[in-house]
Amino acid sequence: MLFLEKIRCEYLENPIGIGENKPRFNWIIESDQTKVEQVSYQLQVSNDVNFIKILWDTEVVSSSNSTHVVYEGPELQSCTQYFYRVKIWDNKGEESAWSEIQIFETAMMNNQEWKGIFISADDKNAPNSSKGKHLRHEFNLKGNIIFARIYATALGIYELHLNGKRVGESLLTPGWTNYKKRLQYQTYDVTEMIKEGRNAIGAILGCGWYKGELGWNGKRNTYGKHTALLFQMLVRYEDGTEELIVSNEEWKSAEGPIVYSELYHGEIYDARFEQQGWSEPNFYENEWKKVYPVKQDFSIIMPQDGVPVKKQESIKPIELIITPKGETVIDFGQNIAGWVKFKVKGKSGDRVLLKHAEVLDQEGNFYTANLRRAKATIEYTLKGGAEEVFEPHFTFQGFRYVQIVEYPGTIDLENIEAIVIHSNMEQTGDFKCSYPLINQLAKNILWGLKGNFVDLPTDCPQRDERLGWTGDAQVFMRTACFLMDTTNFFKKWLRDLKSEQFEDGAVPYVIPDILSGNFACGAKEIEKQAGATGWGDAAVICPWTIYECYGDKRILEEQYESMKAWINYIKENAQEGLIWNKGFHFGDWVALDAKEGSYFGATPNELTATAFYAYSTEIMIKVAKILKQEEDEGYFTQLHQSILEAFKKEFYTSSGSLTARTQTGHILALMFNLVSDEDRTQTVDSLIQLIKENQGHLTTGFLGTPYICKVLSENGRLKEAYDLLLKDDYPSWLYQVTKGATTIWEHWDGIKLDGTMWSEDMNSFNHYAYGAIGEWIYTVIGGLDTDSDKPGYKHSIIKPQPGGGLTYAELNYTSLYGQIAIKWEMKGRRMNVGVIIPHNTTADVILINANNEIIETHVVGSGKYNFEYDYFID
Ligand code: RAM
Repeated sequence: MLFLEKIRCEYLENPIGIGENKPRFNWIIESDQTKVEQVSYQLQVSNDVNFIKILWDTEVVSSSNSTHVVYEGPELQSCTQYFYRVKIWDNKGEESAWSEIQIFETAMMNNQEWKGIFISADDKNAPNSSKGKHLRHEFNLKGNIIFARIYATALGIYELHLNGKRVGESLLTPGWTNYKKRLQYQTYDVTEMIKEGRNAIGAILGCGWYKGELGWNGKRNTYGKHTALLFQMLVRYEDGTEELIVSNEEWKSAEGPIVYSELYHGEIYDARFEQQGWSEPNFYENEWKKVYPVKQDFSIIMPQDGVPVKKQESIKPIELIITPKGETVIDFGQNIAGWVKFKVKGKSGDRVLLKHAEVLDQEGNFYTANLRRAKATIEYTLKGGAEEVFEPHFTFQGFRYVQIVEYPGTIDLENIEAIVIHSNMEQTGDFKCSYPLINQLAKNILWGLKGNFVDLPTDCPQRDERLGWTGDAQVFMRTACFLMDTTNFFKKWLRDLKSEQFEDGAVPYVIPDILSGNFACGAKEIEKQAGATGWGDAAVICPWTIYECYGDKRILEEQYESMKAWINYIKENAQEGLIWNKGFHFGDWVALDAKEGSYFGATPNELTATAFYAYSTEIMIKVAKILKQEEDEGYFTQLHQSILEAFKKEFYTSSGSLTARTQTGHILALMFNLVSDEDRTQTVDSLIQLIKENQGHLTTGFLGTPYICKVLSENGRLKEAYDLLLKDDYPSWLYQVTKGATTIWEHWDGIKLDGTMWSEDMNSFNHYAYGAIGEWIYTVIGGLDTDSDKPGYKHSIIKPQPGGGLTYAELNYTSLYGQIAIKWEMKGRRMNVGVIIPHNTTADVILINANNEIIETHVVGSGKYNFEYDYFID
C-alpha cells in the first residue's frame, strides 16, 4: 500500500494567509515495502474542492522530489482558497491513490487592497502610557455567509475579540519586526464566529515592542508613540457578493482593566474596570470616545511570514515553599517563558500580587537581581463575587519560581498553573541515553529553545533584554533545527536580518536592531551597532544550516545578496582584504580565559574574526555552486584560499604551532580547516594539552564551545570529547545540571561553587548558547548527520560513536521525509544498532568498533534495519 501523509504547503498544514507567490509543497510517503523511492509525482491545484476546474496540473513528472515542489501555475489571486492533491508512483511499480485534499489560502497579495486605516485610542498624553486600550465597532451582516476572514495588524500588540470570543490563538501579534521596515499582519478564519444581523468586533492594544520599554536602559517609543490597529474583514456570501468591514473613524475607544502592561515589567489588571459585553453587539457605548486616525506607510505591511507564538503547555506547581526570609514561593520545577494563570475568589478590591524568578539564592530565598530592571510583576485586583480567572495579555516572564506577595484567602495550588508560550513549531527531535545527567542536559537544551524562541531567537526571556542576538542564534542554529521545525521561524528572522543590514553589509548585533542609533553595546559608534565576528556571520551560517537540515534552496536564493554583502563587509574591513583585525568584536564571549571581571575571552579577536571570515567564505563557495553562480563560486574559492594562506602566515609559527595558546583558537583553526595537513596533529595535541592544563576542563566561551567536542571527535579524540562532556565539576555542561538547572545558563558559573551568583548585571539562567553542544550529542552520540550534497536528510549519514561508558542511546527525528530513528545498545561485547530510514531517502550506516575504527558501511534505502556485531576488539 502506497499513500501520502503530512502533505504541507510552505511547511504548514492547510495554511491560510500565505503570502508566497509560488508556494511549495511537501509530502511524506508511506508504504509497507522497503527501499521505496518515488519515481514520479502528479500534483493538481484547483479552485474547487471537487477538482472540476483544475487550475494547474503538473501531469506526471519524473522526479524523486517530495519536498519543495514549487507551484508554477497561473498567478495566485488574493484571499483565495486553493485545493490541492498529490499522487505518486514508486520504484516498486506501485501507484498511490490521490492524497486527501489539502487547502492553502492566499493572503492579500497587494497592499492596495487595504481599505481600513490605522486607528488609535491614544491622545497626546500617550507616549508614556502603558495602558491597554480598547477599540470596538458594531456592524450588520446579511445571511448565508460562506467565508469570513479577518486581516489585522497593529502598531503595538493586539488581541481581537469577535462577538464576545477571542479570535485565534496567536499571542503577542503581530510579532516583532523592525516596524519601520516590515510589519506583519495575521489572517483569521472567522466564518464560524459571525452571524446574520448584528455583530461586534473588539480589539485590545498593548505597547509591546513598538512603544513599550525595550533594551536595558529603559528607553521606550522605539518605533512610535501611539498604538494603533489596522483591521479588515472580508465576508463572502453564497450569492457571490462580498462585504468589507474595516477599521475607520467610526470605531470607538476606551480604557479598560489593563492599567499597565509591558513586556519586561508585567501587567497591572483591575478587574473592576472590566466592561461586560464590550465585544458583543448591542453594547451601550455612549461613554466610549472617538478614535484617532494614524498615518502609516502601507508599503511595509506584509502577510505573516513567521510562526505565531501560542500557548504550548501548562505546568502544575510542584511545591509551595516558605523561604528562610518568610517569602511564599511556588516552585514549578521548570524554568520557562510564559506566565501564571490563576483562579481566585474574593472581595472586590482584593489583590493578587506575583513576582517571578528563575532561581533561589544561596540561602534559598527568592532571587530577582538578575532580572535587572525587569519588574516581572503581576498585579491583579479582583472585581469580587464569583471565581475569577486571570492570564496576562501583553507581557511574559522567564521563571521557575513565583513569589506570592498577596493573595486573598488560602493558596490552593490546584488553582495555579504556569503557561508555557513559544513560537508554534513542531518538535522534531528527541534524544535519550543511558546516562541520566546527559538526558537532563538534553532536556535543558530543549527548554532553552522553548524559552527563547518566542517570536524570534532571543538570548533570554527574563531580564530587560530578550533581544535577537545574532551570535547566539548562529551558534545554536544546528541544534535548534534538530529539535524543532524552525523553517518558517528562521525565514522570518532572516528576512528581518536582511532588511536591517547596513548598506556596507554590516549585520547588526541584534535583529531587530534596536541598538543602532539608540545606545552603545561595546562599539564606540552609537549609530552603528553592527559588524562583529561570529555575530554577523549569522547572515551566512543560518541560511546555510536551513539548507543543510531541510534542503530549502529558496532560503539561499532569498538571502544570497545579504550573505554576499556580509563577506564583502569583512573584506573591506580586513587588512589587505584577508586578516580581519579591526573593529569591535564580542569574540569568544564570556570565555573562562577572560581577565578577571571581563566578558571578553583571551583568544585574540583578529584570529577569531579571520577564522569566521574563512568559514563564511567557505560556505559561500558551496552556496554559489548550488545557485549556479559560477563567477561567484570562482571568486569565493580564490578568496577562501587566500584567507587560508594569510591565516597560516599570521597565526601559525614556522614550526607549526598556533600562536594563540587558547582552546578556542585551536578549536576554530581545526573546525574551519585553517590548519594545514602537516600541522593538524600538532594542533590537536596542543588543544589536548591546553585542556589538560585546565585539569581536563574547557575554558571556552560562545564561539569555541559549540565545536570543542566536534573537533576532538573528528580528529581521532573521541574519548577526550566524551571526557569533556561527562565532566560534572565546574566548569562543564553537567556542572549546572548537578546544580539543579532545568535550562542552559549564560555563564558556566551562573551559580558558583560556593552557591553565590555571577554578577547581577548579566546572569541569565535561560540562555541557549552553550546548548549548542546538542549538535554533537545528536550527530555523534545519537549518530545522525546530514549530507549537504543531498540535504534535508534526503541522504543521511548514520554513524553512532559510542563512548564514555554509555550503554545505549536513542534518537528520533522527524525529517521532511518522515521519521528517522537510531538506537544503539551494547550487550556485553556485542553492539546492536537499529535504524529506521524513511521512504524516498537513503543512508550510509557506518558501524564502528571500540577502537573507533569503521568496520562496515551499509548504503541502505528506506526500511528498518538491525545490525549486530562484535564491538570490542581483543
Ligand atoms: C549579552 C548576552 C547575549 C550576547 C551579548 C553579546 O547580552 O550574553 O547572549 O550575545 O551579550
